[in-house]
This record gives sequence, structure tokens and C-alpha cells, in this order.
Amino acid sequence: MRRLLVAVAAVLAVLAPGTPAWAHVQLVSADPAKGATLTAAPKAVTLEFSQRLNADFTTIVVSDAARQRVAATPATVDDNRGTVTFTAALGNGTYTVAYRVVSADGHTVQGSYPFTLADPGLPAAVVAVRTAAAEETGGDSIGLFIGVGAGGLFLAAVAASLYFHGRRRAGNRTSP
Ligand SMILES: [Cu+2]
Repeated sequence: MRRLLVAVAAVLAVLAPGTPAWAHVQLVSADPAKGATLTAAPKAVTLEFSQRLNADFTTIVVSDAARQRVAATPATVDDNRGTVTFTAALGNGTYTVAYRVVSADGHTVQGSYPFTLADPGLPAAVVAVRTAAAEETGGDSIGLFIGVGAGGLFLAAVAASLYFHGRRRAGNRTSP
């Protein structure tokens, strides 16, 4: 029964002219946390979202300060959580975690956040110039996509999404 309701809700969410913003999947928690400064290198990044994830449409990419992709496994999905595990040790520096997932209403949701590794046991921060080998481990169009203009594309997508949803909501509003 619950499954049927979920299916009906999903269909309605797609068909409804004013898809509500609450239908969008949201990042609930992250490890490492947003803006965290760590004193020991993380082995993985785990992101928890407000909806069950589709493994086929879940991408998590970690980049270093030089915008080079950090070697890691593709994202594995467990219910609401997506995880990438680093395949090489991280050096000190600031990293960006970028994610792209799909909402129940079919809209893509993406975002990014930084964390910093400042392990006193490691040498001073080096902006590593990673070789092509690091790229090849996970070389796909996502890396290029995120590398090319993460910030601009994210902002444009977010702005467009907010604009259209806001407009629809405003248009549907009836006086009390
Ligand atoms: Cu939507």
C-alpha cells in the first residue's frame, strides 16, 4: 500500500504543474562535514540525503585545491546514503565535495561544499599537481562537467530552479 502511495505521489509530482520544492532531494548530513577542518585524513566521503538515492544517477566527486579530481571509487549507494572511498592518501589542503543526485520528481539536484585537511603529522600544504593517472581512475564526463565550471553551472541551475518553482507557487497561491 505504501509503495502504491509512493508511486502515485511520484507520478503526481511529475504531472503536477506546480511541482513543490519539497519534492527535491536535499543533503541532510555529510562526513566530512561542510566546512570541517580535519586533523586526520578521511578515508571516504559519505553524504546522506532526504530521499532514497538512485545509484545510476548519483555522482560524488572530490577535487583538491588545484581542481584536480582526487582518486576515489565511484559512488556506492545505500538507501539514502552515497559514499566514495579514496584510493590514495589525501595531503593537507582544502578539498571540494561536489554531488549530483536526482530527486523523486525527476529534477537533478547538485551542490558542493569544502572541507580542509590540516594534519599536523603531514608536511605543509602542497597544492598537488596530480598526473593524468588520477584522472584516468575515474575519467568520465562528470569529471569534465564539474571541472569546467562547477560554480557557474550550479548557480545557474539553482537560480533557474528557484525561479520557476517560486513563480509556480506564486501563481498557484489563492487568497485565504
Ligand atoms: Cu522539482
